[in-house]
Amino acid sequence: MPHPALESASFSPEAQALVHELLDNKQSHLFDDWDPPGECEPEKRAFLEQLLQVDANYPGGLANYLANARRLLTQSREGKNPFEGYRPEQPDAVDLSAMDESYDQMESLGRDHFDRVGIVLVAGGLGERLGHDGIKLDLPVEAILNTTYLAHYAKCLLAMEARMARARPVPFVIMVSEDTHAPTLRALEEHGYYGLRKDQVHILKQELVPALKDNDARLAKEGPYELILKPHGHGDVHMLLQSSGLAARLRAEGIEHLVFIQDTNGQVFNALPAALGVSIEREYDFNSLAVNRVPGEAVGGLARLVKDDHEMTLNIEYNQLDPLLRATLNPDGDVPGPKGFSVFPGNINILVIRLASYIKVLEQSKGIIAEFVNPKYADEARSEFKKPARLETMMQDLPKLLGPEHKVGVTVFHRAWCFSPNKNNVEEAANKHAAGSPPESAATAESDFYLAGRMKAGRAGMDLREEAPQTILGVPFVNGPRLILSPAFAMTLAEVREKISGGRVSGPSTLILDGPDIRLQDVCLEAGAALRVHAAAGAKVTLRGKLSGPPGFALEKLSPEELAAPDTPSALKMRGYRFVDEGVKTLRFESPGEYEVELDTLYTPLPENS
Ligand code: UGB
Repeated sequence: MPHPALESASFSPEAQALVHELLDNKQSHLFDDWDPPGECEPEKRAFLEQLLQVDANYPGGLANYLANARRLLTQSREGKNPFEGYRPEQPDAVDLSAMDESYDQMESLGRDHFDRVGIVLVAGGLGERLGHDGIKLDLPVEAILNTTYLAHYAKCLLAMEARMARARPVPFVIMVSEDTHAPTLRALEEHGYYGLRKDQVHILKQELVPALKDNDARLAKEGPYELILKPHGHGDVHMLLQSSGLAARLRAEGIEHLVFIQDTNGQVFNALPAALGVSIEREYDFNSLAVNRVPGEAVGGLARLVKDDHEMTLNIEYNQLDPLLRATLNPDGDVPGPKGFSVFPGNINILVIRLASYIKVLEQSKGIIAEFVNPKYADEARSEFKKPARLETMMQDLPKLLGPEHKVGVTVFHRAWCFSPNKNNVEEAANKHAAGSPPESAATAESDFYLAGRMKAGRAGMDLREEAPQTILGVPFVNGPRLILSPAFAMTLAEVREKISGGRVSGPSTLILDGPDIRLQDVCLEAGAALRVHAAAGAKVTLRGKLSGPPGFALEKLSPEELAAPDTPSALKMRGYRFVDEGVKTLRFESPGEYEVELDTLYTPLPENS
């Protein structure tokens, strides 16, 4: 007797064929609780539509997903250590954290390569840990100009283009998910693609995968007519670059490297030119950017894993690092090494991948990169799950598919220079800070954004006198000097050195420079003064002298009432403060020409007793 799911004539032939296939794959439970034929037909058809959709979204269809799931679930049930027999060693690494002459060389090499690079932004995740219900790309990286992450990234791409010998738009691939697709498109449309060309932006959408309810890879349902679907992880970006044909198209257009970035890391473009330079100089097929890792923090460790005559350089995700270290190098596990950090560099998920090698790997793997499954078992025998699991992939796992002919390396940067994401809400950030881990919150991301500005100007000989760190809602924040050097102003340290000579900025003063041809000669800002200079292309502006007031942007902490109020914007709540403009001095130069500005003459002292 046919299964009830096959009895209705109103199901399409494709749906009937898929039901057959699922029955052959031990999925009859999907249909066993159906109402009798003739009843709930619309719900049944919608359910079959959902199955057809997930079948179409996965390379090789649902049958392939189930086969992969059964294999991985068996390994997981048997408790197989994926790194069994491997010993972790230091990876091949270039350490640029000192930012010395070798940094400058790599940066210059990378800058000359801007016309052969595409940027891939993975932005499918929702800010659940952040307690924010919009997309993270719409959050401001700093609260003075309120530049959002997406706007900032677009400015960086435009600045890269402006530095090419023969300008061409930098391809910008954004991976979104069902959760982030519409709001990301809306942000782009509402802001005219932030000055980018619409055809340089490529949106790829990741789909959800079906959840699995047991070790036999039986698909999980909610009621009789709805599959439970879950995210498949940021590794989907590889599958989508393959299935869309985009990776191959970009290669054909002359792109040689893709740089993969995350959604809320305002520092990434500081390090990008030098990282590119390292990839070129070392001929790395795969280059992971890294920082000194605090033991126990939620970033993976990068290691070369060696077993007999096989080795691979990989990110060991934070939950797997401790057991691996206990089983090999150190019975105490993930603890500080002699320099106070984890002995393995921390993966910050900024990847520079050589497109020629990447395309070959994608062709062989269909872009399904090292899936894994991580069920939470309800019993010691590992026979039942606490809740449905699913297959996942992580973008940094690509080296699992590389062979001995590929070169995999790591480039270590100064942490605040390359990595300060906004991932945690203020309570979680305060807890992390108290536990000695990086808080990775809106306030620390903003604080480090200004710090990167100070690092740039400091390397050009500017004297920067920092405020002492203060703690706001348990999270540390350095309130200045706040330097916002736009990507148009400088994309490399060499450029900053060319444009800034000497000078001094102290305390909570603010300096904002936006324009390709602004030069500062011994400029001093003090007493909280704020100077904002905007110069359009062709406007050559030279600034000299001192501005010592009036106070510019004052930091104001939110009151407990404001923190609790539902209408306080979440971008402020996640900081615990706002900036109030009390008198920024703004200079705008919109027309081409040469301009000289003596700052001393701009300052009109306030009348006494005011
Ligand atoms: N993302 C997607 O685009 N799709 C998804 O399905 C999931 C995420 P998380 P995670 O840098 O601190 C990673 O959630 O996964 C995007 C590394 O694995 O913020 O906890 C999402 O939008 C880890 O080794 O990070 O941990 C975001 O842009 C370490 O490097 C990005 O993927 C850690 O990041 C990361 O997602 C870190």
